[in-house]
Amino acid sequence: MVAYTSLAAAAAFFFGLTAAAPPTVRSTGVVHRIFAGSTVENGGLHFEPQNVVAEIGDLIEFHFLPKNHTMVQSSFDKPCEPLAGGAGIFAGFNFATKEGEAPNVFQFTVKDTQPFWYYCSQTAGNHCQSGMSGVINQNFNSDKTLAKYKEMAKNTVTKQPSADPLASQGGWIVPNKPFAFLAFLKWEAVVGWWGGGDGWNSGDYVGIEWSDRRRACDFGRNNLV
Ligand SMILES: [Cu+2]
Repeated sequence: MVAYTSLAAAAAFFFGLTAAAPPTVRSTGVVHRIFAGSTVENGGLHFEPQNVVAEIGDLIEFHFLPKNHTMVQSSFDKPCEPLAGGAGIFAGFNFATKEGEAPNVFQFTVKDTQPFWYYCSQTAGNHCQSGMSGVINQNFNSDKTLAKYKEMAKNTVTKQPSADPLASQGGWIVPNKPFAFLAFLKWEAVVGWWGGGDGWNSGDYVGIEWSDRRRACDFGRNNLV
């Protein structure tokens, strides 16, 4: 019986390991670019778009505009606090810029369709309390809305995900390719949201990635609050 018990324990151990292995997520090739900061919205304390619908395997890519913004995953119930358990995704304060976009971006892959709540943990100017937060895959049948998150955030104290302000987790810091932003500008022209759709002829559409066309389709949903 001792041998059987040992075997069972060994089996449980190995199956446990198997179950704990991260699932393989196949890339869809779709990129959702989210800008931390804004030239017009909420005095710059804004993620744009702040409400994104993404599928498993999509890439989320944060671009950082002036000031020293970051992105920290949280729960809905505790705005401006890192996700409990220490496994949340965060970008660190690696993207300060005085003008234009920071030279690097922060990327991570969407691994499930659970709502992903996040905030900017910059305390100089209380970014999170001022409304600098967002969500990926909000449940639109729930009353857990981004508007409610922002409302609750007003009465919180921002917490950092790490004692080291430069530490990041759960994603990659990679160079910000200028072409990516040019594609974004063209896409804005296509949907006529930013800069207007006029003044662009059909030749401007050539070369836009399929992912950007797909983003255009998602545009309506991505801007819900
Ligand atoms: Cu910020």
